[in-house]
This record gives sequence, structure tokens and C-alpha cells, in this order.
Amino acid sequence: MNDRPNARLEGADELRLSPPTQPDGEAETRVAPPPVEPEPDVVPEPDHPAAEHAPGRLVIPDGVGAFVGMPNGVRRSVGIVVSRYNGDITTKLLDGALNALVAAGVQRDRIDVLQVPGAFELPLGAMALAKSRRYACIVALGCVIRGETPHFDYIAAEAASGLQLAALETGVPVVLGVLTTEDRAQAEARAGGDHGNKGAEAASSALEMADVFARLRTITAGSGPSAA
Ligand code: INI
Repeated sequence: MNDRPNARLEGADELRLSPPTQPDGEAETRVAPPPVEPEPDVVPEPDHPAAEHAPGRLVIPDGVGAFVGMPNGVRRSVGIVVSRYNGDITTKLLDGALNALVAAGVQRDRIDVLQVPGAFELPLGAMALAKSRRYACIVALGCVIRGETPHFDYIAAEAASGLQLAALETGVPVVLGVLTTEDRAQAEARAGGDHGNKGAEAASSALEMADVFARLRTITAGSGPSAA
């Protein structure tokens, strides 16, 4: 249910993301290019790596170039887009994501949160964050419960494909932290319950993508594994 207004976030992002003003308070008329996130190529490991991560283990055979990212948030900025529909659940996903990001070395003041009404609006929010070029990665958080909406399939599918589109169109990693469950109990179990916190998992995956992209970029400087 969308009955939990998120007073913590109200106005904060609007302030941080609004265009610069002149000293006399007039809005600047010339449109400046968006700031490019000054992300380091490969950054040191944080003291406390993210607690949770997308499961799975891959073995890359020797003899090939390998780019492997770590969920490392040191000197990285992260955008989070989160829906307030089912806000009791999405607030927990957001808390999980924030905890994981900070544990991975992201400074709190390098995290911006954009609130949208529902999961259907997540892609547009993610696209806006990604296009700002301020963030190494974007985390999208939402919750769609099948038993509570007849158009579950439309909202869930549009959210997922729209988020992928935002990533593909901008080249900025956008990760899917949207719960699509049969009922509220399943959602609660995945938002800090028995099945962990999918917000934390999504945040770690986003950092891993940011990190592996940074490593890939090092080949343009001639220092990557396949550069010769
Ligand atoms: N939005 C959600 O994030 N989760 C839901 O379960 C949900 N339901 O049940 O309908 C939902 N609907 C709102 C939707 O995402 C849009 O905000 C709305 O249709 C306006 O575009």
C-alpha cells in the first residue's frame, strides 16, 4: 500500500539535482553540459565489503583476458530510484540498499534517492538519473504483488524491460531490485526477512557492474588484461 509517506526524502533530491542558480538567485539560462562523474578506473577495496551479493560463482579459465568486478563503492556515486507504492516494503529495500552501499565504501553524501509513485515509473526515473552522468550505477527498487493487482504482469514486465532499456540507452549500469511476488508475505521475506534483502543484493550488483566497467575502461589506457 502507498500509505507511508517518506518524509526523510522529501525535497532532498530536488534540492541536490536542481540546476545551478546565479548569485542573485536568477535561474541560469545557459544550459551547461551535465557533470561527468569523475570515477577512478580501479579503486581500492573498502574496509567492509558489501554483506550480500547476487549469488553464483563463475570460474574463468586461465589464458584469457578477464574483467571481474567487485562490489566496491569507494569514491563512487550511486543513484537510487525507488517507488512509494507498497512503501512499507520498498522502505526496507531502500534501507538494505543504503546499508550495503555504505558497507561497500560509498559515502552517504554520494548517494541520491529519487522517489517515484509506482514501479511503472521506475524506468523513467532511472533513465533521468543515468542521463545526468552523475552516477557510476543506478539501483531501482520497487515491489509489485500479484495478489493485489490485476495488471501485475504489465507493471512488472514494463518495469523490468524499461529499466533494461535505461541501461542500454545510457551505458550506465541499472540494476533490477523490484520484487515481483505472489503475496505480501513473500515480499516481506525478501525485504529483510528470511530470504534476505533484495535491495542490498541489487546495490551490490550495481557496484559490481560499475567496477567491472571501470576495469574494462582501463584497456583504453593500455593497462587492461587483453591490451598488448
Ligand atoms: N505499483 C507498484 O509499484 N506495485 C504494485 O503492486 C502496483 N499495483 O498493485 O498496482 C503498482 N501500481 C501503480 C503503478 O506502478 C503506477 O504507479 C500507476 O499505474 C501510475 O502510472
